[in-house]
Amino acid sequence: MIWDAEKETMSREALRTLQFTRLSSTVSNVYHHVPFYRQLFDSHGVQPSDLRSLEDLQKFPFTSKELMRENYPFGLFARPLQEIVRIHASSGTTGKPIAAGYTRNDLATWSDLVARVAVQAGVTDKDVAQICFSYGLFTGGFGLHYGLEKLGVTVVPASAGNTEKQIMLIRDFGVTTLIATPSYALYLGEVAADMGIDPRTLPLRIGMFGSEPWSEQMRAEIEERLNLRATDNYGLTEVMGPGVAGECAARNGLHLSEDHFYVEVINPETGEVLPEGCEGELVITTLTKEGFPVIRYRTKDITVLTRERCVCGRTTARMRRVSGRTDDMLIVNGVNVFPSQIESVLMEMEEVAPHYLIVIDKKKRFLDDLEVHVEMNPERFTGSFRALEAVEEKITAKLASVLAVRARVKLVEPKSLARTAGKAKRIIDKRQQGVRA
Ligand code: DLL
Repeated sequence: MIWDAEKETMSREALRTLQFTRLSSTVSNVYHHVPFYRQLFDSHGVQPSDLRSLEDLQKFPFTSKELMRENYPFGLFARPLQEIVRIHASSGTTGKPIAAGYTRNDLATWSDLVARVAVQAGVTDKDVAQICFSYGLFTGGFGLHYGLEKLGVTVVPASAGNTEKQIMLIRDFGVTTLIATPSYALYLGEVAADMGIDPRTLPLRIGMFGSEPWSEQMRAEIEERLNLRATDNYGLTEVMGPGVAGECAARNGLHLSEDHFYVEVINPETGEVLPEGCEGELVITTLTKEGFPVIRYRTKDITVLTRERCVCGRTTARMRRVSGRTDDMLIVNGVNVFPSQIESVLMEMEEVAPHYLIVIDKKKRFLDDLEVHVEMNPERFTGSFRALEAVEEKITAKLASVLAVRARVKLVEPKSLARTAGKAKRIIDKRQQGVRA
């Protein structure tokens, strides 16, 4: 089933025409209603009349989280507060968050796009969905809630935390769809097992997971443990929240709602727009938002775009699963390392559990020291010290070949690393004294 067949299967030509009309009006709207954009465009020597084709957007300047922070809280809203009916905020770990304002129409569009993503994932109005995202300033809870309700799903707004109760509800209410971060899904399986419940016997059939990067190996692990079909969905507060993109049954990239978002992929170093098929940073321009439109927002998320037709029949562009963020890239003794590379190696090892933490510190004479803490898989552990060492050596060797930099591996006790209901914290960079999501 396709939620909005007319929009999701448009010919590329019709879609581009629609995008251009909407883009022109968005660009003109922000120029005339948001003083910041007028100044930004003027200082780059561009005006709305310079936009004569979709490609002309490349002449316009980028925006970033930093610019949004400078305009905190409402400096980028294009409508008076009286017309804003909801405010969410991004989960900034440092400094001020980014406030996102929604008009009544924005909320209606948001629900519609979340319903689209849910239908893509295979959810129907016969499903019972438990939302384990927190309800509050974070967009995950409310965003998915209203979209799923719009689709006619029976929604269980469990919110985050209280995992034992979550499991009881899944069983008692016959929950078929789990809405969470992928790391919380794994944790849920672990707690169920502790309660003496085989998580494979829970009624779950579909997982809609997002809000943090995860790997194919992690997907396999979740499917095996929870006996459900795990799908990926993507979104961000600055652009809307969940509902920007999601996987269809083919699970070969996430369909982007291009009638509402114009997407580009750029070289993060030069800002140059890259051709389809090249890996780079995703840049998004909203085409229909009223309260908080954004022009050329640099997401810092790394992906690849394709507009090849999907077997599901949708014609919208697809983005490859986000492999990491440009600001998550670790530079360890001059070598670029992505946490996703480490995750992929760990997930392939049967001797360890899918819970890990990357710790970087400055050791001997200013050299960076990369340490990977990973939990032992209790089912695979014989208890012998020699066996433990052998596993550490095996992972160290594999990481060295994949990363081209040496990482020390430390096996830790099962369930000793912190679990969270929100985004998993997997990196501690002591060089900057910071913890990142
Ligand atoms: O995480 C919105 C969301 C809620 C998406 C629930 C999906 C489900 P923020 O808190 O603003 O918004 O964080 C946005 O999270 O720029 C990505 O770096 C990351 N992210 C979100 N979804 C995915 C995903 C919500 N499926 C930031 N894969 C984004 C990888 C993701 N990273």
